[in-house]
Amino acid sequence: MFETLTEKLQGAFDRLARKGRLDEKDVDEGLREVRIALLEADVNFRVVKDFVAKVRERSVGAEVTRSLTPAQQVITIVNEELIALLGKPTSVDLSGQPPHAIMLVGLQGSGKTTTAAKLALYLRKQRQRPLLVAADTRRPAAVTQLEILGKELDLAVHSEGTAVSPPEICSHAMRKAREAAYTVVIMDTQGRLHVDDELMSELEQIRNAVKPAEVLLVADAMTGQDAVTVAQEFNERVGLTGLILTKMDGDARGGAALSMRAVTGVPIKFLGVGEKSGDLEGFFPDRLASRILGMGDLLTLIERAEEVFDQEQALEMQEKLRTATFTLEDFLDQLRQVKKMGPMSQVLDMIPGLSGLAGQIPQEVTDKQLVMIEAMISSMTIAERENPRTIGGSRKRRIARGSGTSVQDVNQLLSQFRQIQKMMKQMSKGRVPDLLSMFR
Ligand SMILES: Nc1nc2c(ncn2[C@@H]2O[C@H](COP(=O)(O)OP(=O)(O)OP(=O)(O)O)[C@@H](O)[C@H]2O)c(=O)[nH]1
Ligand SMILES: [Mg+2]
Repeated sequence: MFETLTEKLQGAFDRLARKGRLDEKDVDEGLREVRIALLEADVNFRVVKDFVAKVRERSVGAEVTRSLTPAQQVITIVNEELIALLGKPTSVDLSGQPPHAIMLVGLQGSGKTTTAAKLALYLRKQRQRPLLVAADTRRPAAVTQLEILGKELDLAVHSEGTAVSPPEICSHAMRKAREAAYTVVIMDTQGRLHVDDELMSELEQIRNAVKPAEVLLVADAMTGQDAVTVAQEFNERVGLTGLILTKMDGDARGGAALSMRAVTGVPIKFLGVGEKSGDLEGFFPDRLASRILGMGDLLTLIERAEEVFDQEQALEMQEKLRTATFTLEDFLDQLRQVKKMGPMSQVLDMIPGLSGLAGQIPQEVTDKQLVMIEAMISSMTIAERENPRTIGGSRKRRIARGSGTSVQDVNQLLSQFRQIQKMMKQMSKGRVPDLLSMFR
């Protein structure tokens, strides 16, 4: 799902991430990619325009805080705005007097019947007593489909064949629910290929007859631009209280979800993620946003980095770099901070581009390396840590003995350190290279 969008945004920010500092031009360049990616994912152009404008306004001139690189900061803002655009997580409203009527509406083949059964199961787990209603009388097979699902899943189904009108069937179902203490009544209505007047008036009649707590539009996540128009039309005629996006397990483009929510203001309530009856998920905007961005858990990492590294330390380090007095002692300090962020494989896993690597490097290896490096530096005298050049053959042997490592290990550490020192000196004109840069 959202593959194109993910890749595009990743590409845009990869480029930004390689730069040390962001100016207005950089922000604009990155946002141009964001705009193209969103448009290509079939997000409505007005939605894209507003979104990009908001991110731009917040990005340009935003204070560069703590250990975040400007690119990371833009990503954070894009993510936050995406979450805001997707809306707060909400479930169905069951606050009124039961039985609660829930109408499922939508175009043909969008997944209404399947979703009706999924939703009934979902609500039964929350100790509700659901009653399914076969209110799609256009095809006899539609009634049978629901009846079969009901039998398979041990769910009660109210059906009256195809001769009775859907509004009447639904009214009867509500009466039955009151009598038999069902708490939710889920109505599976007919779908058509396109929105038409006949369909809409039938849905209006059902709505007037049962006064539903929820009218949920079931929409196929694979639909592109049309999704917005469809959602708007259903909303104007029947009045929607929520959206359910189905087929999110496919390689759907993200446009439908974003656009329908943004244009109608109707909240997304559930996601259908498969054909099986258990494949219904509550909607969490943060999860969806980070999935759209493809940032893995980068944001979690950023948060942790923010906790661990503070501004003061960063400035102190900057000064050391400027004066080229970054020592093994400082290196040890930084290593310890990285360790505070979690096991190495987890840290790697959270960095986009390196998450593949994390699987290849066994956790023990990387964590063991950290332990070894720590042991070696701890076996050095303060003078040695400050001036590694003085470490000759006999000192190397002593350090290896003291830390339970080999002279080879010590050599490797010293040459790694020289490389880091060199890299840092080169970068010392810009911001402090945070430790994350070592893994990029
Ligand atoms: N992969 C996947 N398939 C789904 C999902 N939801 C529904 N489907 C499939 O989509 C097809 C149509 O689903 P239905 O529930 O019959 O759709 P409908 O809206 O009731 O269709 P009509 O009654 O003809 O209007 C079926 O093959 C379902 O198995 C989903 O979340 N993921
Ligand atoms: Mg159906």
